Amino acid sequence: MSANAKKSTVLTEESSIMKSDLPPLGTIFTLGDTITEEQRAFLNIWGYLHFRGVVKPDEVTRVLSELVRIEELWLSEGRTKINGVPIFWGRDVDGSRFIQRFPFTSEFSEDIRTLVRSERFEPIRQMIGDDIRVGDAEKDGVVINRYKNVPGSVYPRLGWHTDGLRDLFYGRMPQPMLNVGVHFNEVSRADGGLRLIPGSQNQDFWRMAFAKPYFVWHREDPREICVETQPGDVTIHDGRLWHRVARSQNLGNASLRHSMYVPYLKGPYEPKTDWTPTPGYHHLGRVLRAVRMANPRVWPAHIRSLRR
Ligand SMILES: O=C(O)CCC(=O)C(=O)O
Ligand SMILES: [Fe+2]
Repeated sequence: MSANAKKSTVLTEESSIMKSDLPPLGTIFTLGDTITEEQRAFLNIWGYLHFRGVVKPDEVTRVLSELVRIEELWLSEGRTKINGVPIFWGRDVDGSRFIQRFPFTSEFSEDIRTLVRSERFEPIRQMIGDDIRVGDAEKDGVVINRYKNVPGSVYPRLGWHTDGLRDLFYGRMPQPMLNVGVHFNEVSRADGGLRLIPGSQNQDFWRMAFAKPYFVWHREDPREICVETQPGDVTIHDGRLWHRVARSQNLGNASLRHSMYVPYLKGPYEPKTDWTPTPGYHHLGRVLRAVRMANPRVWPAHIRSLRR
């Protein structure tokens, strides 16, 4: 069977398991050596899966400390982009610069590179297709998001979107894909975090493109569910699924949330380098972040006084 046939099977196959036989929405599964039929059916119907504790506590600690090291490195080098993809720089409570989105992390950390290649992810990679590779230097690489709710944050939340539509910026129709996320913090509803509309992957292109205004729409949806995580949890979601990241109701360090997204890819190898032009949607994002940072209301009081 070709890799293509296999992928579309996962995403569209009529399962013998009926919706009514599935465990309830919000179920948190355990990742074993294979994806069970029940898990496949859940993913087909609801467009996502949530696994508890796939990444171990010492690995969680390791990745977070690697992030601090990478941040110091990029700060000392004055980096604004990696392979054409902007680093999101925000301001912490004390006014110091801090990174809120790290692209291509596995190119800068052996620990991260090893983790995303771990055997335990093999059942997930299998589901995506045969001969799956980690896109260390493709798309935005292994991305780590760092959300924080402070006045100078450029990334306290993320508006409604599907991930698949980014393909349009690469001049092609959205391709079937599964997004694999690792969660590093304990996040309950009040801590903000991932919200998704179960089943919204089953829509035509029109609804995928226009059901909500991309990235600028943050309003709660009556159909949305909240993905509450423990450090080390893994989620998989369909590239056509509508989702957002809600703002934490806490402030400062209590609002910190990290998520990592791993591009498990097949098809033509499309590596990026420092000479690769910035994708269109990142230009758009940069404008939005600049507007946010230029708005004096987002600056902490003592910084506002320095800017006057
Ligand atoms: O932080 C998350 O869990 C989601 C991030 C996301 O949706 C994205 O970067 O496209
Ligand atoms: Fe997303």
